[in-house]
This record gives sequence, C-alpha cells and structure tokens, in this order.
Amino acid sequence: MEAHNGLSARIVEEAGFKGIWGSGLSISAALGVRDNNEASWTQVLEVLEFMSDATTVPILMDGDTGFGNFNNMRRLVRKLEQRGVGGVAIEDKLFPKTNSFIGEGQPLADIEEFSGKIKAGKDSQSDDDFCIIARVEALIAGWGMAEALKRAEAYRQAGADAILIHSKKSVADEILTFTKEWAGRSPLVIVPTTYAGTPTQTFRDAGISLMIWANHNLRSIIGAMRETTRHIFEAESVAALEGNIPSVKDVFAIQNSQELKEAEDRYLPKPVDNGQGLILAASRGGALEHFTKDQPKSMLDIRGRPLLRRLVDTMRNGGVRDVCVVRGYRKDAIDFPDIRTVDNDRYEETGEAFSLAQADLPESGALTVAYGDILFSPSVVEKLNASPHDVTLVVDADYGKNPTHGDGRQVDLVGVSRPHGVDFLTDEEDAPATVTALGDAAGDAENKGEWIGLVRFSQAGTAALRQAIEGAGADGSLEKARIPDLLARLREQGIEIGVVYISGGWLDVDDAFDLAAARNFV
Ligand code: SPV
Ligand code: MG
Repeated sequence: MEAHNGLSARIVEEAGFKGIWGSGLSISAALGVRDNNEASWTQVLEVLEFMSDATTVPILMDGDTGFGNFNNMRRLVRKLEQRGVGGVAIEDKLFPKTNSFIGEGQPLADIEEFSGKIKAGKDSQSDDDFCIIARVEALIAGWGMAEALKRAEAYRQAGADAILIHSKKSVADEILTFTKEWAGRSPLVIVPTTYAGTPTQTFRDAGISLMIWANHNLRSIIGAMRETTRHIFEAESVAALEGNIPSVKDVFAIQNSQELKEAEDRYLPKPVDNGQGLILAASRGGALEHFTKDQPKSMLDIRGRPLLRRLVDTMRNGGVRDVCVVRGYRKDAIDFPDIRTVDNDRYEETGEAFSLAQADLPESGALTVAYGDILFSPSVVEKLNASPHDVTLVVDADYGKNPTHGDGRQVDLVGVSRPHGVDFLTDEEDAPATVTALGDAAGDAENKGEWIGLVRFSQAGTAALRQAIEGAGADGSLEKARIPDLLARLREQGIEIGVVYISGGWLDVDDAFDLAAARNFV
C-alpha cells in the first residue's frame, strides 16, 4: 500500500499491510512537485527515512530510473540500507523519468545498460534481504509482449529479485498473458491502477506475488483536505467539522505519545515528593498596621516578590510541592495559581490552631506547617525532610543573636535534649535532638532554642496532630490555641518531638524593623 510520509506509512502499517510502497508519484505530489525527478533523490530519501522510522514493516522505494547510471544506483542502494528501507524498484526508462500514465511511446533504457544497473545494485547491498525489483515498461511504451518478456528475462539474469510488469490498460489481459508466459521464473509484481476492476483473487490464482496499490492514500487526502479546507473557508468555522474528522487525541495516538510518557517515567528524574505544605497566613499582622491596609502581612513585598510567594517557592524547592495556604484577613489578596487555599473567616477572634484546623490534613504522606510570615532557606526544608521523628521542629540555637528580634516579640522557646553543634559531623542519627520542654518550662532548660514557626509531621505525626486538634476542639480550647499548645498535646500523647537545629539564617516579619531586615535578608 502506498504511503508518502511518516504519517501515511504508519496508517498503512496500522491497517495491517505487510509492506509499504514509497510511491514516486505520491511523494513528489506530497512535496508539491511533479513526478519527473524534480525532487532530488536525497530529498526523497529524507522522506523515506521518516517513513522507515515511523514503521516496522518493509518499505519498497519507487526508485524511478535509479537517479542516474549504475554508479548512482550503487550509492542509492547503500543509502537505502542505511535508512532501513527494504528494497527498491527501478524502471527501464530514461532520467528524468515521466510517470507511466503520461503520454505515449516513452523511450526505454538500453537493456544492457539497465541490466548493469541492476547488477551494480545487487553487488552493493550488504543485507541479503534487500530487494531490487526490475520494472518493465515495455507494455506501457507500446513495445509489445515479446519485448517485455525479453527485457524481464535479461533483468532476471542480471540478478533482479522480482519483475514488476506494468500495464496501463483498463483490463488485465496483457498482465495475465505475461504472467502465463513468464511461468514463475521469478516473483512478479503488478500495479493494478488502471485495471482495478479485476478481482485480486484472479491475480492470486495466476501466481502474482505482490500487488501495489500505488497512489490511493495520496488521492484520498487530496479529497479530504479539499473538502475540509473549502468548508472552513466558506463557513469561517470549524464547529461543524468536529466529530467528522479524526480527533486531536487520535493524532497523539498515531504519534505514539504514550510511548514518550512511559519513557519519561523511565529516564527522567522523579520529582521529589516531600508531602504537602500548609502555610498559616490568616492574620493581618498587628504591628504592621500601616502596611497592611489592603493585604495581610504575608503578602508584603520583599524586594519585588511577596513574602508568601517566597515562602511557597522555598517549600516547593524543598520538594513540598502541594502547598495549601490558610487565608483570613484580606483573603482576596492571596491568589497564586499554584497553591490551594482554605479560609479561616473567623481570623479575628481565633488563633493559629483554629486556622490549622480549617485545612484538610493529608491522609498519606508528610505535612510541613509554616507560619506565613517567615523566611528561611530551602536547605532547612531538606534537613527537616531527613528527620527520623514523626514530629520535628526547626529550632534556632542562636536566637539571641537574631537581628530581627524586636523588643517584646514573642519567642517560642524550646528545651532540647542536647546543645547545638557538638561537632559538625554530628548527625541526627548519632545524637538525635529532641524536645524536653515547651512554653514557660523551656526558659529553664539547659539547652534551648527558638522554634522558628516551621514544623514537619510524618504521616503518623499528622494522624496524631489530627487527634490533638480533635482533643482541643472537644475541650473548647481550639479557638484560641497556638501551635505550641497542640505540640504540648502531642507530647502528652507520648510522641517524641525531634529538633532540627539551625543557627540563624531565617527571619520572621512582625514589625517594620523586621520588614526592613527582611528586605536586606534576601
Ligand atoms: C508510483 O506510484 O509512483 C508508480 C506507480 O511509479 S505508477 O504511478 O503506476 O507508475
Ligand atoms: Mg513512480
């Protein structure tokens, strides 16, 4: 079956044909030129390479007259083999060729010269399965049956793997006569374009090996494209076409997009999934009244990007991609396309724990919770993700030196089982740091630091958090509770809370001084 590009070749294979005819007429027409060797042989070769890449069944190239003499033929055969084309048919006419159905009495090639071309081609192939088919044009040119048989025999003796006997009569009589006279000396190939009325079984019975439907895909697309184009031109709309032409999905399927998807899974690095993130950004930010008329403090600009935008990006860079923000004050000001939001519309009379409780905590995977007014580096998220604990706080050991500490600022102190920085090789596994005290009791602890407002819960930790929220809800303390209150409940549940120490390198924005510092921080 004829094909003239990668798409049509794939459609031919899809239908079940065992071979593809790389028609000269169709390929030239699809390229917008005539079937007179106007496209160079390497241009045709390029088309065949796409056809070959797109399919797995053999392609027989319409090699016209071989694009020159025996020498050009040798090179053609080698190049076709390199591109995975299975064979070539050459016709005994003169370069530049003319399609067999144009005019009468076309001149034919010298028998010996053409036989030499076949020999040269056969001597050049390195794959034993490569086929060279000699196409006899004597009947087309009106030179008679005897001449056709004489030529076919000469070409067979020169090494042709099969003879293509061509006819432009509207009935198959001369083809059947030739076949009878030929008597099976080598396989025969026919192109029943003009004598299409003869049933295929007749040729089967006669012993024809191969039939070529030479140009019917090309002619079909001319019709289909004309109809579609004319319709759109006249209707100035494609609405009526949808449903009547193949869908874009169909196009993707023919292109085998699925295979690329599977390959991406095999070869592309998998995005790290460190679970969900939850950012508490419901409050206005009392000490920043002047800056927060129209937006919550989480949306304050820090050198061209809102604080919250920076925070979300930091989380995402740390593999926490699915981020949910709890909004409250001026909630419409928070509308990034890549976050989910939930709202705490009672933000004025409720606290952080209540905001947290508005979110759907994930059933599976980890959950990282951050206050909406802090900034820190992605390496902090990475450290958190490595924690073996079900609940882990990020604690600043150097909190006294934090330049953003304004007076009267709330510091959430945490007592810790060991000091920070025993030595730089100390890792979590050797000397896990855990929480020994929270709230007021932490002030008296031997080792302590400031919780920066960032906490990670494992899947089990998240389940415990849910329980703590339920507990606070049940005893009426949820509305006013802070996150440390929930952490205290987790400790009461017997959960050991881990600590990831940092030493500065973060900030929160509580007042105008903090805001100025934040603008220097990034
Ligand atoms: C072609 O398809 O280009 C052919 C077959 O050569 S025919 O047009 O029948 O000559
Ligand atoms: Mg042709």
